[in-house]
Amino acid sequence: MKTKLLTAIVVLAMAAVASADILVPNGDFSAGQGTWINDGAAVITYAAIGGNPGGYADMDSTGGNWGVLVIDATLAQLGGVTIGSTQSFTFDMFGVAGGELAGMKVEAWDAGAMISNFTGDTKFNATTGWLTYTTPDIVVPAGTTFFKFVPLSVDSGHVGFDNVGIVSVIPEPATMGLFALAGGLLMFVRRFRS
Ligand SMILES: [Ca+2]
Repeated sequence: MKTKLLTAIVVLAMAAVASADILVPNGDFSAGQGTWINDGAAVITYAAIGGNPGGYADMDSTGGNWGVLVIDATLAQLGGVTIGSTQSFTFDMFGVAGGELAGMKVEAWDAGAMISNFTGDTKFNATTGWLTYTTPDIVVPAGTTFFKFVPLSVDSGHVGFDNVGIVSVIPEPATMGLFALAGGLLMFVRRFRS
């Protein structure tokens, strides 16, 4: 009984850590192209259905053309992301054939100057069904006022993108305390059982 209660507390604390994704403006392509810019040589169309769900961007790089989509999102548009906080970036992708190497790059900017592109292009082999991908964690650099989100395709593939945004990976301090408490309880339960 006691173990069940502790487990319930741990699960509750874990759930509090997971935060909802915050999409870039029209990151779900519900408005079609919106303010997305085709900055490469691929053929990019905006389907109204077949996304994850609803609309999505279809990037056809067949023939070897680089596919590059770009949109800007201010810190406010991303739910008030703060300088120095840890974030990761997320997007959904599928491959028409499967196996296409495609992904996303994110850049931190202030006015006309790029501050960082972090680890550069983050690429995955697409699957024939929609999957959610997450790029490595980054710390928001000083001076950042907006991010450029750049879904891209590099290998003559044909992929779809949907739900482009961020995932906050560092919980609020209050949640952090709860998480530490949960971790402590979990260790206690394990020790108690062994
Ligand atoms: Ca969508």
